[in-house]
Amino acid sequence: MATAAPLLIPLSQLSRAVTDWVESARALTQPAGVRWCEGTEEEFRELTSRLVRDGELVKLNAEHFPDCHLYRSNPSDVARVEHLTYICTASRQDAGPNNNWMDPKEARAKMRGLFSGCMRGRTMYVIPYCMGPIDSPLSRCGVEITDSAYVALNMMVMTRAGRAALERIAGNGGFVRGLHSIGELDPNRRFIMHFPEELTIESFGSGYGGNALLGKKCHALRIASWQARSEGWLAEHMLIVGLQSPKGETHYVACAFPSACGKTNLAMLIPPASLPGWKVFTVGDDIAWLHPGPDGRLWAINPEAGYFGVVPGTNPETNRNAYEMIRRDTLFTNVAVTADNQPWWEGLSHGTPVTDWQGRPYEPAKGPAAHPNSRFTVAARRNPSYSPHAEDPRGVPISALVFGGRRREVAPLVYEARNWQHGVLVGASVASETTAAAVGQVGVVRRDPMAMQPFCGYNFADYWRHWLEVGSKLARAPKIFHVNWFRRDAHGKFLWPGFGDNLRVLAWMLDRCSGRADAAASGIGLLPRVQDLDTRGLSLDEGALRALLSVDPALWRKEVADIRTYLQSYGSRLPQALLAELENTERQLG
Ligand code: OXD
Ligand code: MN
Repeated sequence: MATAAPLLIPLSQLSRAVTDWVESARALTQPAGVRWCEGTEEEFRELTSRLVRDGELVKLNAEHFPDCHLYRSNPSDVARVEHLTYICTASRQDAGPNNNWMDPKEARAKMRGLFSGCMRGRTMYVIPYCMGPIDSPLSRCGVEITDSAYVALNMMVMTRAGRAALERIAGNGGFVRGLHSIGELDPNRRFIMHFPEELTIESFGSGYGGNALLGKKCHALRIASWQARSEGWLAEHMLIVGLQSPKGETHYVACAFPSACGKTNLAMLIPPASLPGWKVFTVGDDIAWLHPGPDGRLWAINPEAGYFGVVPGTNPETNRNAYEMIRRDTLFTNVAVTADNQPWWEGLSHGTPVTDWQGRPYEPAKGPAAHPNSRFTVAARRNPSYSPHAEDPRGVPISALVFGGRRREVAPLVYEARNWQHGVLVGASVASETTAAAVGQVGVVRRDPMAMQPFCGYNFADYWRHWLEVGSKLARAPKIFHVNWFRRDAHGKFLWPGFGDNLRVLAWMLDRCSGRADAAASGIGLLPRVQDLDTRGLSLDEGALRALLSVDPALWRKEVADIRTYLQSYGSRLPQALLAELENTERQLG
């Protein structure tokens, strides 16, 4: 956020295309007033103070959590609503079996009805934003119109919002249109509609992050994945992390894991004391835009400027960087509070909650004090491990891509794909237990290809074809790996300690990328042998490590059959190369 500059052209006059669209949204929704966001610190502070005065935000303990606030959402509005999220393409096949589809005409009519007069008595906020560094050719812009000041505040943290973004739009024209209203927060009148062919998003009836901060999942993944296909790049649900080895070599790795599987923790990993000399730099924690570069490598930017992370479980042991980062200038959503007004969540070893996330006196019998999907919103530059290259307009070169899921069994701790094509199959086959980030049953295993099941804006079959095409253009393609930090023993206990120790697995991958480490071939790909992992200082018995690195052919034959059934549900659009790779795997499993 920049400092306000006097005597500038009013934002409402900078871009004719934006002004015309805002005017049509104003005529439809009939707000009491329109406010264009400049994106300055002063504006952010002023808006925050107003929301505190109006009782919409609670100011938290200023001594321990300076400039931190709490927002309590409507209890029916705490997660993404995948069943109410639609891709509205002219042809149903283009949205694919992986998406809910609605005819664009029907969707437009439905949304027109909902938006009609919905902002009466409210302020309409216009937020021009840029996803990615303002001066990067890899960035793309959008404008969100919303009647939620909470959404406006979040967008100001999560994106480069305000004048600079609008100047970029005015300079080169294109922008994604996002219209949002909280409506009456009625779960029965809640829809998140995407019109990729028109680069438009319409979201009604929810104020929750993934449904309402339209720059994030709606633009940077669903619409951007569509744009990326037509422009030859990839928009992915991936963190980006830089790892500097004790020898001083830095590699960047991009990792796709389903929601609430530890992407933020991995992006901010603290190396274990027993692996001295490693440094970790966060580029992004949730979304990566990956572009083939002129040098044949894949270059990545993080389109976001902040983190909208899951709070429970964050503590100095699991993620010291995140814990430090959220102690000031942070907007908390749906956490509990202590008697002296400090935020509290499950996983903190100190403090006692007195008020739960709904603002009621805390009673353990009524469930957790903080909502399991309670969140922090904080600027990325507050992260102690923020990479100096995160703002680089060229992005960072990617050495390895990593897919992963939350699986009690089947998937070993780590394996490497045989090549790019096999890697696309590995990504397409990701399965994971569901989490609290989306409404629905938690802990059920579902296929979540490339961790994009809720986020791919078009038919997965076409998406996998696009992945294969991007790979064929890369002279120096990243290696592709799969990890599973969540494997359990027969008693349900996690076998791998996770968190900082995940660096041991990443270090093996980087050694593979530089040709320095060995691996053993298996039916599913290449695995480290026990001696290939750096286990100095790791308190794990060899039996556990062997179990973590084991591939059970019988379980995998069943897995292959499941994957085949899943892939075949995409019919004739499915790239045959994926089935050929699957047959290859099956043959090698014996
Ligand atoms: C998120 C999600 O909020 O994936 O990042 O749900
Ligand atoms: Mn996510």
